[in-house]
Amino acid sequence: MVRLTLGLLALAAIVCDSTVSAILPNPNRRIRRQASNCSTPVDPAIKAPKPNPWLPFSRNETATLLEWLHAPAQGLNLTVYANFTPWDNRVGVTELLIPNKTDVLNYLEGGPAPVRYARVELYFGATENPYTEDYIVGPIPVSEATTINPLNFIYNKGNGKSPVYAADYQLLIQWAESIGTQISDIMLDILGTDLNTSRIIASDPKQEDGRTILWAQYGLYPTSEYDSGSILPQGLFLKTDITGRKPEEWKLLNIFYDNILYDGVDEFRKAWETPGFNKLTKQVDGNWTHTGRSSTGESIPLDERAPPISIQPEGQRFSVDKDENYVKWMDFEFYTGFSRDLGVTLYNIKYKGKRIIYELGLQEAIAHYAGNDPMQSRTAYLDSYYGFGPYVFELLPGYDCPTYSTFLKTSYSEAGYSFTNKDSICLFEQDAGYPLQRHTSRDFITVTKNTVFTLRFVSTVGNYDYNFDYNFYLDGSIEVKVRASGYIQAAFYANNEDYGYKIHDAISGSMHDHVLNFKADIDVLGVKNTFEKVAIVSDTVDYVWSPIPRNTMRLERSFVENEDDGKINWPTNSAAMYVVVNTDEPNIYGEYPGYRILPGSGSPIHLTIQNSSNLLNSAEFGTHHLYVTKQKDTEPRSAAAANSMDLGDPLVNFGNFFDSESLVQEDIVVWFNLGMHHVPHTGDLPNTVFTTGQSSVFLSPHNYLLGDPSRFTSQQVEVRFTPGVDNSAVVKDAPSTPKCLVVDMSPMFPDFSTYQGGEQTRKFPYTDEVDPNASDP
Ligand SMILES: *[C@@H]1O[C@H](CO)[C@@H](O)[C@H](O)[C@H]1NC(C)=O
Ligand SMILES: *[C@@H]1O[C@H](CO)[C@@H](O)[C@H](O)[C@H]1NC(C)=O
Ligand SMILES: *[C@@H]1O[C@H](CO)[C@@H](O)[C@H](O)[C@H]1NC(C)=O
Ligand SMILES: *[C@@H]1O[C@H](CO)[C@@H](O)[C@H](O)[C@H]1NC(C)=O
Ligand SMILES: *[C@@H]1O[C@H](CO)[C@@H](O)[C@H](O)[C@H]1NC(C)=O
Ligand SMILES: *[C@@H]1O[C@H](CO)[C@@H](O)[C@H](O)[C@H]1NC(C)=O
Ligand SMILES: *[C@@H]1O[C@H](CO)[C@@H](O)[C@H](O)[C@H]1NC(C)=O
Ligand SMILES: *[C@@H]1O[C@H](CO)[C@@H](O)[C@H](O)[C@H]1NC(C)=O
Ligand SMILES: [Cu+2]
Repeated sequence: MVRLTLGLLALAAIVCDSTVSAILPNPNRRIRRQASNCSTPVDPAIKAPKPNPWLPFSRNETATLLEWLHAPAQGLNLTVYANFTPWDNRVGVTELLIPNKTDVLNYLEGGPAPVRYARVELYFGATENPYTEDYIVGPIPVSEATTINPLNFIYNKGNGKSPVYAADYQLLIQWAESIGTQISDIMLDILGTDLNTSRIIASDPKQEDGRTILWAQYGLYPTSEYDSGSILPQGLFLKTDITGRKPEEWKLLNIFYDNILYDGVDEFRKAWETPGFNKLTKQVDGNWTHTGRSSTGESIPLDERAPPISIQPEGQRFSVDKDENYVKWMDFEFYTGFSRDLGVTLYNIKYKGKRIIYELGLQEAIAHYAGNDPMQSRTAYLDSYYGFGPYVFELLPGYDCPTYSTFLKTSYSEAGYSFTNKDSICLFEQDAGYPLQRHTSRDFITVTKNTVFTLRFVSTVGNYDYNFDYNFYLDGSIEVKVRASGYIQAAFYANNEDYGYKIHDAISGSMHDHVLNFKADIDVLGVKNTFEKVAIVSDTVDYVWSPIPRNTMRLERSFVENEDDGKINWPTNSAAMYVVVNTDEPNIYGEYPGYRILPGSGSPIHLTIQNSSNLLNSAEFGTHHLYVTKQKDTEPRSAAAANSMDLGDPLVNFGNFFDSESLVQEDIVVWFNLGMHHVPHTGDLPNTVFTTGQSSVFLSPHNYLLGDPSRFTSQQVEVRFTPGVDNSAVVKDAPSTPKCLVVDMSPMFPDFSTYQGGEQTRKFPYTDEVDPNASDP
């Protein structure tokens, strides 16, 4: 409190009209100060033009759905999660099934609201071959009319069933640890640890010749409170056959150490007892794995002074309908939805009153590793399997987002629990740090401020932190940006020289590709659009006015007419522009209005590995930089979470979206990839930093309007001057000075005592503290 007061005094120098009003953004948890007759600006209120058809289930919708599913009348034989064993049936994800675009468009144009359905994932464990299956349940809220049926239409496999090979995971880990007890003397010798200080790190099991094969590796338990497990692998690996559900039938097949594959414990022991057995460098934890401030005493010059911060001098300039997840900033407006698999998705993005994008959001994220060792080589995460939604945790104001941001909660339901993470999405405006426009002439200068509106959330999927930004610009552009931080997954160093740098005594920074697939269902002046390629080509041309042919360049316009040509890479030397245009609505100059898609920061990539031995038929969206397909209600997403369980026969094989359909003036969807080739170096320890760990794409108006829309902003200045003459300058146009400067003083000293990360409450049966009738927070 004392520090806060000092902060206010120290910053009181920022004064306008002798009046300072200092407000702190969240009155619930921070002190509010007000001076003189400056009043606190009220956040502009807004009501969504229509109820949000993508709104996640309310507490009541979830609670009543779970009650209905567990009722004996449904005959599903479900066990309540609290009493659940892997041999029971239970509920997994329960969430809104995203309504068909056909139905939503009808609704947006005045028709009835789409019927709400649930996607319900059920786990069937009471069998030798456990599996999950998706069901469609509705209408929601449940009523007499509600029915349950297999959910098939969004899965081009034909059904929503996936095998579960790791149903007995806990048993599996116990069993694998029992192997360690047979070799604990060897472990102590070559690793310097036994199972008191080392653990089994198991990869996801894979099918090989009809057997379920699981590779595991030893790794150190972190010796500090830091979450550094993923950078402490050890050099000893186990290959096991875990087919079936009887642990007594599971087998250790091989032990792998220093690039030698041993046939089980006895052969390994014999080799170890042989003189000359090569012992590799041991893994040791230390301060190098700690993410806190380094304790060596080293400092950076002038770094103790508070860094610059941004303020919002006249209050919020955007509005949010928190009941309907509807946002309006300047000429943009959109709705948001939220899912367990993918986190936040933006819907019906309108610009100047017209829809430009029906749906914009993440589809799947690959992290594909490589290495000489079986763990790195066999690792290829499809992160929606773990889900982005559950890990969208509370953000730290002043660090993750400006303190004056509007924070929204996220919630989802899985396995009978509801999870609510408060303040886990932030919405804010910020100066881009460079002007949007400028020009100096002989006697005047104009410069325009570049204010950017951002929707941000972070999902920490295991060791990795993905920061997602949707940035809106005054010129009508939207940038989709991903940044990656957190702990890398390191390899044990031995024999991995071709797959990464040696970045510490016993680890290699295992190389990997990040490929994050997004859907952009762009609608330019209606749903019927065409994908245009405007190539920039070198050519030799004869001109009537030139006696000799001239070596020059020109444009080559063409359309991607068919899905057969719908797999596209960014051209070498950026020698083409890709634009979603509407050829039925040429502008007054005869050009087609459109939205262009182009790489932003970083360098968006596709997977390096072709026909991945890990991902099989589940990475068809990762083979190119972008794709164009015809929109279909049966193809809402390029992947499915459960693909990860059956990579050869996934629920959604994106490759099958390409069936030669026409893309000329059809409703088309662009699927693009962000990502990076990540070859960690010493600077990735302890964590990868966002500076280079980022990638973005812009969606930008292209012949869409007849001029640059940012000319309408009042936040620009024009100064007329006489060159060389002092005191001659006249400000022709400039925003008026704020009457009251409302300064957010808290950025220096945010109060983090209320930080919770996330919380869960049981929905079925209800726990005492949950009132299912309570309004959603
Ligand atoms: C504050 O109120 C006084 C008296 O009503 C008025 O003269 C003054 O202009 C006001 N100041 C501001 C910044 O509105
Ligand atoms: C219901 O599930 C239990 C396990 O929770 C199982 O033992 C039982 O056989 C199942 N009943 C039926 C009728 O399938
Ligand atoms: C843990 O340490 C104790 C004492 O050194 C040892 O007796 C025991 O075998 C170890 N346990 C395992 C599982 O390695
Ligand atoms: C590691 O950090 C701790 C405090 O975090 C410090 O006490 C210790 O001296 C450090 N050790 C080394 C080897 O730097
Ligand atoms: C992909 O790899 C699999 C297994 O290695 C092989 O059977 C298949 O023919 C390959 N497909 C292509 C298109 O290369
Ligand atoms: C959505 O559209 C598909 C394809 O036309 C159809 O099979 C499905 O029943 C529709 N879903 C709903 C909830 O109407
Ligand atoms: C859900 O809401 C309805 C109507 O508001 C109410 O009648 C019902 O009791 C609620 N359901 C539960 C499980 O509380
Ligand atoms: C919810 O509301 C309904 C209808 O008002 C009421 O019957 C029920 O008891 C309420 N449930 C709880 C847990 O308060
Ligand atoms: Cu990485």
